[in-house]
Amino acid sequence: AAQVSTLGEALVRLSPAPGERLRDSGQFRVHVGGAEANVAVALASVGVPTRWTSALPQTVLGRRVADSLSSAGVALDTVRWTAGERLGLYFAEIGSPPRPTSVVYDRAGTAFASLSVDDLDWAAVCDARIVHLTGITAAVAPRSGALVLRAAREGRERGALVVYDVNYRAALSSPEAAASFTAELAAHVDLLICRAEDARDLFGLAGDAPSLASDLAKTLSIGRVVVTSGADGAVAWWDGESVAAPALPTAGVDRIGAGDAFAAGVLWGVLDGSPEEALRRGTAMASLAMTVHGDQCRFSAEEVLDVARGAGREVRR
Ligand code: KDG
Repeated sequence: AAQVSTLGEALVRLSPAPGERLRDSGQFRVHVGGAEANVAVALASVGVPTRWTSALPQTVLGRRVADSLSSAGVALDTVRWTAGERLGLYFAEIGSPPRPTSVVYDRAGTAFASLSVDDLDWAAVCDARIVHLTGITAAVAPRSGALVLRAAREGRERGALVVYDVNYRAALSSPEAAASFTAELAAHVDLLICRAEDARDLFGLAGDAPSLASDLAKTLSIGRVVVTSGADGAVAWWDGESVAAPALPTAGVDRIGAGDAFAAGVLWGVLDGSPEEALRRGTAMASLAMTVHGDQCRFSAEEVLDVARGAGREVRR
């Protein structure tokens, strides 16, 4: 059985090589992305049995996504294959300070956008110790918020721990819509993950990361809240106690997907460790994810634990 089950849309990403721009690059690199798919790949890569639920079109791109996830070991038995719809794309130009990373979505009319709650076998989808959901899914299409609410409710009823990563995307929804959806979902959430800037911009909170975490926990009545602050690391408000882990220094060639790798590390730590271990694995996985191109984080448990425990030491194999 799966330890973690997650649900969301996969996208194919097209990126110019580093140092080139979207508007004039003649060649694009191809990567498979999608926040929840990234979490699933990262978890399966460290050996955590993980299921990903979605809708994929029966096209070469749909099969490319499925092959990418199953090669990492992700279970796809609840994926719905559809005819006549498309896979979403996005274009990402990787920034280099002072030029920011820029993303253009091309995801209207996708197989996932037409997925409705009646299309899924919820007993199968929620059969796991952890059900992981994100705010991207809630904002993807008019009917997808209902998928997230249903998954959270069913997960709770079936005894799973429900995790929600706010994962705000300005191109998909307004801060107000994301905040009110989070408030609606909160009653079914056991662990919230939120970037510090989203805690400020969506929920109007102020202060340092530890106070953002405890204020979010109070505002939303959620017992466990993790707040990430990029290079400043991560903090958690965990059943009334404050926990922190520093970020690991990384040169970083591609930051896209680092937040998903962080979430995967936290979930992995929650399954078999303390909150401190969850944050340490999260920051280790986020920093490793940034060292490779693409949205996915495909490192073994040994590689992640080496980094989590001995930051930066040379490994000879
Ligand atoms: O977190 C990385 C994701 O943002 C990326 O893989 C694509 O899911 C995606 C999205 O909607 O932006």
